[in-house]
Amino acid sequence: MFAVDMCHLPATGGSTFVLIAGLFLLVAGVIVARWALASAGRLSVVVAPLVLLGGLVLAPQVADPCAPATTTVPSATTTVPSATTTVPSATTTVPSATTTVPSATTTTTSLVGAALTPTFGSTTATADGFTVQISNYSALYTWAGAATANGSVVVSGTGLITVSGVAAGTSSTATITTTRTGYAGGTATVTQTSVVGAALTPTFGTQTAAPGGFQVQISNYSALYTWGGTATASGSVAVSGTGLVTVMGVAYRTSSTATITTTRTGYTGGTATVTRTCASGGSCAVGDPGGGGGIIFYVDMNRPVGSQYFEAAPVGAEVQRSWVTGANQTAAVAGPDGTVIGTGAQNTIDIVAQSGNVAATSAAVYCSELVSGGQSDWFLPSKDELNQIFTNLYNVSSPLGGFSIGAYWSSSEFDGDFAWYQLFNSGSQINVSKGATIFVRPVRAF
Ligand SMILES: [Ca+2]
Repeated sequence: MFAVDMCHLPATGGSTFVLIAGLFLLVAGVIVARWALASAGRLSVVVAPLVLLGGLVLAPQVADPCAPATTTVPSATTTVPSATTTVPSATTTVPSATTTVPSATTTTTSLVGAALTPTFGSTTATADGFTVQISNYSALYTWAGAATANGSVVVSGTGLITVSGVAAGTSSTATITTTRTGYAGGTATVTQTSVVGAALTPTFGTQTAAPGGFQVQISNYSALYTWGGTATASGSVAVSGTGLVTVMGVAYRTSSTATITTTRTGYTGGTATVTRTCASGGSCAVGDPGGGGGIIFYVDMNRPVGSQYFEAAPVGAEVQRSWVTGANQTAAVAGPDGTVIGTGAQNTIDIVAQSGNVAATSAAVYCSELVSGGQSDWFLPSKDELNQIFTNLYNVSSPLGGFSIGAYWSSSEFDGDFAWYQLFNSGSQINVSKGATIFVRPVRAF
């Protein structure tokens, strides 16, 4: 009963029982030994061996109270192999699962769909690239693209490809790709040249005369273009980094036409001409703007160089004056009696030389002192010079110069009290009192 209790001890119960049983047997052995010695010669010869034999037999039997447990252990041991058997079984299952994985892999490979290779409609060139419709667009795929020549690609939700960012007149190749889970990737290219850029046609500002030629500023200059030029009449052309055109080597008062060109990769070439003007030292015709901001009213190439062209000052320089100042209005002037073309300048010098005449009250002095259009060589026209103004600028279908219908002074003296003037309402030239205040229009010759 004691042994049974011990056997029911948990965990360490078994080893504890063995220890106690061992001690029990040891004590029993000692007792038996002592008893055998004490009863030597009698029963000990028979009993002692029997007790010892019994102990040897009992010892295992003492351990047997736990025998059921011992029996259970083998049984458990049997179960363990059984469990061990299960484990291999499970192990067998694992390979089985492992076998399934490759099987799945094999299945995936066999299900990869064919690639969708993009196809395209007709390309349409744009200023900075092109557009093209994907013919076989499908929203089931993810579309992307890249383009050469700095082009960027956008694929719309309807499959319209827009390539932009490409320079004018430049070819770009877009590579379009399709991706979709479970499908092979697709790719295709499409190429188009962007629209050739419009020509930059040069425009020009106002010309200015220059030693040996003339200059003119390009109004729409752009450093993005390459500029060049040639000129007629042996002119050479240079275009500065700011667009100033200089034409050199052209004789004074000789017409020259410069042809300026623009070139730029991807753009149509541009060209424009600029012809030297009267104002910039070219030849002049009646009606042309002159170098002093006025209008050419007379041209005579048979006259000496320097007085072949006559220019009337702009209307802004027009005033009203008496012919000479104060007491001089009844005094003859030494000199200004010329009436023909080419005498006005000297007449003016003569009147200015008359003491007492001032600009505020003398037509000739006013003209002499005028600075207009950058010029200071203005004078009061002679009788015949004034008539050329009337004839060529005023009495025409399309009058020029802003002249009035009133009367204009000439620099031609009639006598001590009178000088010549012209009525623009009729063209009549009459001599009138030097004290009359009438229109004055300065002129110059060159
Ligand atoms: Ca005189």
